[in-house]
Amino acid sequence: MNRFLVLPLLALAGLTFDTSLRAETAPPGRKPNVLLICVDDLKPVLGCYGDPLAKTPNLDRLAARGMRFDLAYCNQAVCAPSRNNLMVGSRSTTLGVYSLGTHFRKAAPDAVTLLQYFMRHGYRTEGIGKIFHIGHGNHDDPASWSVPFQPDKVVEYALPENSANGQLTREEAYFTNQKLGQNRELPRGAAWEMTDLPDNTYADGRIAEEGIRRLRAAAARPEQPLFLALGFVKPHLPFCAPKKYWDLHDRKAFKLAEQTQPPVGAPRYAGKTLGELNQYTPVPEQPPLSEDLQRTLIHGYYAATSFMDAQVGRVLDELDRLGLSERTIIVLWGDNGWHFGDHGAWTKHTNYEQANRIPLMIVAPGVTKPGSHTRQLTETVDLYPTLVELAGLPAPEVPQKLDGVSLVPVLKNPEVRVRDHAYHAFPRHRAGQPIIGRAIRTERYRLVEWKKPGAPRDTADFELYDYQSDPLESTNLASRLPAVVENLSRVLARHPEAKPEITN
Ligand SMILES: [Ca+2]
Repeated sequence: MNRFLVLPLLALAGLTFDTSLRAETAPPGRKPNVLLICVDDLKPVLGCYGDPLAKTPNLDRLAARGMRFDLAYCNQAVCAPSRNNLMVGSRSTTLGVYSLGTHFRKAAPDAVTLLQYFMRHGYRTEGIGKIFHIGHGNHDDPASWSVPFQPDKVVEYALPENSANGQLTREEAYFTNQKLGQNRELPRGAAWEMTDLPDNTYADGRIAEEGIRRLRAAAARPEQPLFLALGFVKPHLPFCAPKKYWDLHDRKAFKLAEQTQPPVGAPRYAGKTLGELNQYTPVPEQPPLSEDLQRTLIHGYYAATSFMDAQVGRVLDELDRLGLSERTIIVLWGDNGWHFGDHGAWTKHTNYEQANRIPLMIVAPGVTKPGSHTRQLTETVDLYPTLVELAGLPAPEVPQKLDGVSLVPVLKNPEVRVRDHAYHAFPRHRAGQPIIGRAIRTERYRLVEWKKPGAPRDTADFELYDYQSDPLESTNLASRLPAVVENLSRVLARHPEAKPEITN
């Protein structure tokens, strides 16, 4: 599909492309604020995405104000790279950064981040919580902020008996272990915590409170537009949340995964089991997990999601109270999905559907229709050009390659298409050698090509899934449907080869 399909529609409406954009996205003299809400490890188990078990009234009302993207995907299903994809606007395979510990400026020293681009055009950029990945040897990007970034903790416990010595490194340990092919003994904390303590006991409560303070300050400074990035840290592990959010859910109602084995015919290295999760107690080092434990983990994820949802709600209420909603673009974005035991996998770090599908909602006053939704396939990297266009800023000329396309035509009309697939990738090791799985997701299929970057195609392993006939990815169809593999490979071939991993 071609974005210029939008032109006839606009012509019918008696508008030209340019004037409609100018009129709708950039009111003269006053730039809109941007509130970017990033949520760690949030998959679309939300009421507004049709999940009857979710208790997410605040994200549901946010969806009711704008557009929900039903086929949105991260570019790599793990925190640090996914956040690079968002802020640099480049895919991991463009940067050559796939790990938690490598800063994106190692690959693109002069990159102009989304935040920097807005700063250049008069915005004040502020950030709280978790935006860039800090930790595992990685650090913030001070050049992106007008005032110093205010981080908060992803892993924290209110009750001392739940903590372990030395937090951190659980995800990094997963990567290290995968490379070394071994399990390292690590300090563990509890996988969840349920307390009767107030919301601000935990990071997301404090992040909301600080966000509210920043919005109030911005309301008193109307001459300068604000780009506020709020990074909520739940439902990332551990699932620590006040008891009232656990009590919203009936643990008996949660269904355990139906498809608990890796896809038939998939390469063994493509899957995973308990990595990251097994660094927390009482999760065993190896599968299986008891039904009771699985149910508690799913309950914990939903409870932590409800807790985060309530904190987002506090911020949205304040935005309304201050009268800022009418001139604020709001984006809700999850950095990666999550496996609930499907394929025997937990957490993320794969190229499968559950790890890569993310929630994405955009509210753009005067552009998006309330309560709209679209099946436009979308990637994280699309947000950079989309936000730039929505704010009426000039098309970016920046040193890094921007891999995304603007979704503004889709925001105006959910039937318009600006791309026909989404692209993502994940690194693995095969026989001790680093390989990259590059994947494309169309409405019907996902093709994954696993090989060493730059190696000939005949060295690749392929995975093919048909979501029409096999939504749970039970069988790798690559050997059965060579013509489909061939067609989708041609789509994949339009993308550059993956850059090999840059190391620190
Ligand atoms: Ca994450």
